[in-house]
Amino acid sequence: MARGRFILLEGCDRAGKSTQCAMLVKALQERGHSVELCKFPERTTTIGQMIHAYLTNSKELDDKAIHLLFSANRWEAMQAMKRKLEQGTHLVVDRYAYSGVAFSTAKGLDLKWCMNPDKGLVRPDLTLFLDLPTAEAERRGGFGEERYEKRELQEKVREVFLRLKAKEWVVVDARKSIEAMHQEILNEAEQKIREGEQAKEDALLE
Ligand code: ADP
Ligand code: 2DT
Ligand code: MG
Repeated sequence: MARGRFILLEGCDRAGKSTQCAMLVKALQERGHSVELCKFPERTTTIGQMIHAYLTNSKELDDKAIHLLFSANRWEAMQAMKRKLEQGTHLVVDRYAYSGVAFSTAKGLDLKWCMNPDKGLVRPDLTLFLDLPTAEAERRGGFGEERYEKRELQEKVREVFLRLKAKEWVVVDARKSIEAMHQEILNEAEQKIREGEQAKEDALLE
């Protein structure tokens, strides 16, 4: 059986990541794939509860301390994620290390310092960056109550994302309709899954 594919959706707030992750998981399941959703921060763990308290302004934390907690929240998920990929389950992931670096750097921390704690995490096979101008994001119901939902910070976050953007990232124009984005994202994901299956068939040895 081919290894599962790690499909990451990244982007600023309100770009449609959570909407598209749910639609992608459903569509891949309907096509007979084994697929699971992961999201970061994963707020259900002990570390995740501390992150949630910080994001909802009920707890204050040093910028570096919260950065490390976000990273630790990924590390604590790593073994289970690797196991699922090895078992052939595809993972659709809502935010990851790029969000970690983008938000903390936008707050003023050093980019290289921010990248260090995530080094060695399992690498996505496909990164889809949902790009939406901040003014458009604000029109989507306005920003809510959480700590980072502020226009000035969101603009800086988008700038860092665009600096981090690697050539293999697929940029999805998030101004498009939900359905148009879904078709594009599903096509990219299915292509990546086919490539993985083909590589397995072509391989001479396990
Ligand atoms: P994110 O997870 O990136 O913050 P969500 O998926 O939660 O974004 O979507 C944020 C809001 O924008 C929701 O109200 C959602 O219904 C709406 N939305 C999502 N995608 C689109 C789209 N392509 N066009 C217009 N509104 C959208
Ligand atoms: P959502 O749960 O709505 O996606 O928002 N964040 C996220 C960081 O600052 N660092 C990280 O490593 C990650 C994964 C982005 C969560 C908020 O937390 C921010 C918005
Ligand atoms: Mg979301």
